[in-house]
Amino acid sequence: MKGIITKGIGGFYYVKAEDGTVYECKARGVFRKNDIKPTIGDRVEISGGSIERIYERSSYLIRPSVANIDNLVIVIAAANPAPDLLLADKLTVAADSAGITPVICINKTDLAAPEQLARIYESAGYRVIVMSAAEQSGEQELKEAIRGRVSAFAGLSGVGKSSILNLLCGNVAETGEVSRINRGKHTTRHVELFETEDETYILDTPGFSSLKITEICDIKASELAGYFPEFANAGECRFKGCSHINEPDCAVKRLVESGDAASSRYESYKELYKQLKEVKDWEKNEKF
Ligand SMILES: Nc1nc2c(ncn2[C@@H]2O[C@H](COP(=O)(O)OP(=O)(O)OP(=O)(O)O)[C@@H](O)[C@H]2O)c(=O)[nH]1
Ligand SMILES: [Mg+2]
Ligand SMILES: [Zn+2]
Repeated sequence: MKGIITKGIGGFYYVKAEDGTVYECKARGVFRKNDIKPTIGDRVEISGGSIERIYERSSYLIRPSVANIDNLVIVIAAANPAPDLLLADKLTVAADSAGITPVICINKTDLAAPEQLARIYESAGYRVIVMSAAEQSGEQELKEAIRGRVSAFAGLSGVGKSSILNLLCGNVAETGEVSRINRGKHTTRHVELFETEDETYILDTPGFSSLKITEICDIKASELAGYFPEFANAGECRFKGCSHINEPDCAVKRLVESGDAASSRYESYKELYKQLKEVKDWEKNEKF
């Protein structure tokens, strides 16, 4: 029977099968030998309480470790906690480079106006959803964006990922006060795939903030600009292979100066470029 892994706890995998039942399964030893670890989101073949086969993955994200995700819903709070745009931009790059479509979800619009944030990501070419889980507004559009697909929620602790999940799936996840987050506590501690309606799956994740881009995606610094879709409108830089950092006569810098690309996005680009450069140099040194 075919199914999808929704949860993994203590060596057991929970597989929601075609017949609608959730089966507790063990993985066959053969996967361990081949260095394949069954992962949430994997489409599998099960038989007699054991996972017999893992189907080829359409996408794979390292952190959170999840397979076959179609959308990464990047949740940003309009306020409380304050938006962390570097994190959001890091996640758009990680998603895109893993073959996953980023969706920007601005939550807590009851606390602050979302227009400026929305403009940054709309002009970058992403789908933006503006909502308030507390006031139950805007979630219909989110529902439409994720219908029939597998989506993971990501974003800072306290932005409301679990609250949104509860709104869409009926109360399934624990939520927590933002105040406890300042003490480094996350309300959501494990990863689980929930089905909202037929074939629509949502995965809640614990909030994270301090991830380096190199921990969540494997791209070269020279490839980074390709993951900022708005830079494609910039035209030609004077130098071939321009890094868009210090070179003169750079089309990307002109685009940012003219206001056609958001300066916050360009700031993120520079920081992520630096992080990617650092690791590559370090790796180079290791080899000699
Ligand atoms: N004002 C307001 N508060 C919200 C909204 N959505 C969620 N909250 C509150 O924000 C707090 C944190 O929400 P959670 O859903 O637990 O946040 P989370 O992103 O799942 O956090 P972690 O699990 O720690 O990553 C809770 O007190 C929620 O009630 C909203 O739209 N407006
Ligand atoms: Mg949560
Ligand atoms: Zn340039």
